Amino acid sequence: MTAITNHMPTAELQALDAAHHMHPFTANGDLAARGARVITGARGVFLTDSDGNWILDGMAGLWCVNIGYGRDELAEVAARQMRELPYYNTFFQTTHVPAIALAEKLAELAPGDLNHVFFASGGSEANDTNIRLVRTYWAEKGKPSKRIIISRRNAYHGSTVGAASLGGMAGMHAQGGLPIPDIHHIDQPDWWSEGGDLTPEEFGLERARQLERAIEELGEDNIAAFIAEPVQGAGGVIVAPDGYWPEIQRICDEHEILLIADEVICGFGRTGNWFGTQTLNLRPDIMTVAKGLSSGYQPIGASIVSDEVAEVIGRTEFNHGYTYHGHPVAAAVALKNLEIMEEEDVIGHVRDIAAPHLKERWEALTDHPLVGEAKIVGMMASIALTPDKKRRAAFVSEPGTVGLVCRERCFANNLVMRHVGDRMIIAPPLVITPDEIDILIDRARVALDETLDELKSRDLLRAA
Ligand code: PXG
Repeated sequence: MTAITNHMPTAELQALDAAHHMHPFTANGDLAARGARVITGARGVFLTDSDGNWILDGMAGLWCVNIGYGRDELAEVAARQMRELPYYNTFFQTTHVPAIALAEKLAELAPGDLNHVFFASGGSEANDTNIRLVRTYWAEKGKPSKRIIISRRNAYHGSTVGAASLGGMAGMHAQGGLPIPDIHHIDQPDWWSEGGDLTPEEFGLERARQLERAIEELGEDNIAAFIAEPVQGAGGVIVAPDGYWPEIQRICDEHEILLIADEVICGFGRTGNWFGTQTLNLRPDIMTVAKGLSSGYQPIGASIVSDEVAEVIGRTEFNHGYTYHGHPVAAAVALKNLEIMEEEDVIGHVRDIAAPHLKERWEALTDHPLVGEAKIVGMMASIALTPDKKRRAAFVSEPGTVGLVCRERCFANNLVMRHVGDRMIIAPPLVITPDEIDILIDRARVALDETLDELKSRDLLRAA
């Protein structure tokens, strides 16, 4: 067998990829006909591909490479840990230093009394843990009827059966018999597309109060928890109107339900604080973390739970756990990643330099004819594309058609900017410099201009 390397011609790599590799969230038949872009390396905020392009990665991989690509320190820690102890489990009354040290670090960083860490290999697994954790918690407290978890439409909580059931993605629920029982969804606080004639403030309160109505209808005795992303990421970087979160926190305080903050995207500096709940002033009982925990250098996630939740769960044997729980190499890399974030004051860089500059340049995009609203929290941002800003109109084409045109124009201009429907989103590495932000925005503007031209030529610049 000949080795498959970066030096092979792109077409050969694409053909092999199409022959054997099934891509996630992809119509693989279509992709096989077009060929996937082959990424060969990365440094800082730039990717290289097999055709020699340098692409600015406006998505930090998949919202995760917070400290940027090419950090040798992490490679060295991984190699050292692999030599010393590449694997051991923590099931049968054993433990190891990387798991101990990372749990201790997370307890220090997490707000309030979130002091206890249950590991996973990513966000989906951690959210599956959360489903069993909150139901077991209430059962242990003598309230086994409290099983329902309330979530939101268009939320993303992962792809396993449990996590995808928590999520509110219609396209995911349509496949494979989801959701599982006892998951209830309320509407999302997306004013741009669902706010109608309400002001953002009125709409935010209305959407928050749906939680209270759901609690009344379903019965507090039947509800275990409410789960939400502080800022919906995969749903399109949906930033709730100002009054929304205080009202949600009030409702959670007044009712006996647990609050799970899914910090898989918002955690580790993305919003300008260590956690999104700090930016939004929330007091969760459980946080889901993954992605930025290791800057994506190793697959690792966790549920971080309060003293009270840990004490109650600790009364019983919690029959749950993954082979790679607290994996020593992943934990060692995550710990080093967090140390780098502290030493280099990455959060200070976001708060004082990168986020203010990105905000100014991002919000100015609303002067472009295609851009309706621009939303940004820290280093995650979105723009809504529209044929008619005043009416907040949708395009006449199938949702996502225009977004896809724009994404293709971004790629052609060596920028990774994603589309969710007809919203464009970015979440670059947190270490991005102001000069690199300028490159990002300049490329986005060219892509928007080219999108406008293409919409005109294909007669797609029409409101529904
Ligand atoms: N919660 C949130 C908030 C996420 O964004 C998960 C849980 C699941 O994590 P894992 O590590 O199991 O993937 C995520 C993941 C997208 C996209 O299209 C976003 C995610 C995953 C895949 C695609 O934006 N987020």
